[in-house]
Amino acid sequence: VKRRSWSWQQYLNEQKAEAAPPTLFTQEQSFPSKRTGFKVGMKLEGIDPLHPSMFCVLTVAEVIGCRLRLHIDGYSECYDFWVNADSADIKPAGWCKEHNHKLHPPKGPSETEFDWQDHLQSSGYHAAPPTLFTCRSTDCEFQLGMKLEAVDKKNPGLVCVASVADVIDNRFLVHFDNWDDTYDYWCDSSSPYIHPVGWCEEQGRPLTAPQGHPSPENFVWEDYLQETDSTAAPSLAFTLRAPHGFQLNHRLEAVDRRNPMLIRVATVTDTEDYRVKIHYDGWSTQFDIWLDSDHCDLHPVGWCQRTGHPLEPPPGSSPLSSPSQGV
Ligand code: MLY
Repeated sequence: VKRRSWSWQQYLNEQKAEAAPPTLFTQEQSFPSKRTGFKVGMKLEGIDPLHPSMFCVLTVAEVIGCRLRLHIDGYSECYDFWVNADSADIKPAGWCKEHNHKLHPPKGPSETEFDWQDHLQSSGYHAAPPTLFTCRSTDCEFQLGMKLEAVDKKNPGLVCVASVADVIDNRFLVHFDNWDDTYDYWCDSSSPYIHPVGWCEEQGRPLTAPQGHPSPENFVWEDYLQETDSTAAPSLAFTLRAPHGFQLNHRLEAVDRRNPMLIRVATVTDTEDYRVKIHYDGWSTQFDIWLDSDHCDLHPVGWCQRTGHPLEPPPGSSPLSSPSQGV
């Protein structure tokens, strides 16, 4: 009863707070135009969040509103992950073959000769119809193998020698030279985390050389490009976006980092040009997290209701009928 009667409007009034204006959110964060058609049991291909360079065979394990829990076929449920149904990280069965990408087959005996027809037949499941995938197809000036300087998001103090390791539609995979793919991330040309070759020198900042470089202090781009027979991504390809417009105290809906099945009432409690600090209302500040402002787990007020997803109200916040809490 309490849950059903919790209301954003009343809460915002009580808190004398404002909802973050819907215009501050990206298209992916905003209200989807239609209900998702994904159903439990449908199979598809998609990016493994722990290995962003790998495409895996996936099954829809749960659907809540327009969010999907995806299971990686042949692996433990502990690797299941949540995505929005319109995520660019998922593709229909057969996409990899058609687009010359390696598909990481389910663990098991037939690992080497994975075949979608056989896999569907033996599992008794169906492939998700291609029409369910939001298609996007804009071009990208970043090409496979081009070099750049990129922030290591896991060690944000480091700007490192990096390469374009994959390109799909308008996004590309940033890979750090001679490191494993766990540092990789997908971004587009407007990302604040990428810079053209020579940027560090221009800024008077240290550039982290590729792992194992014989003389990391004396890294020279010109030599490296020659040694690796590669080219620099053209500086005009970098289209840095404007800083976000979120402000302190703006309210929004945010996926709970520790239990990504849940979406909570949240507040922006600090900002940088391209990041926001998210506080889960009613919870200790020890759970606050910094996220990119365009992170797909942030949504405008009303998103849950519009998409048919439960929203977790702040613990202990008043239901509709009770008197509002003291000031
Ligand atoms: N201390 C870390 C730093 C890793 C940095 C990797 N970047 C450059 C991709 C480590 O040695 O594991």
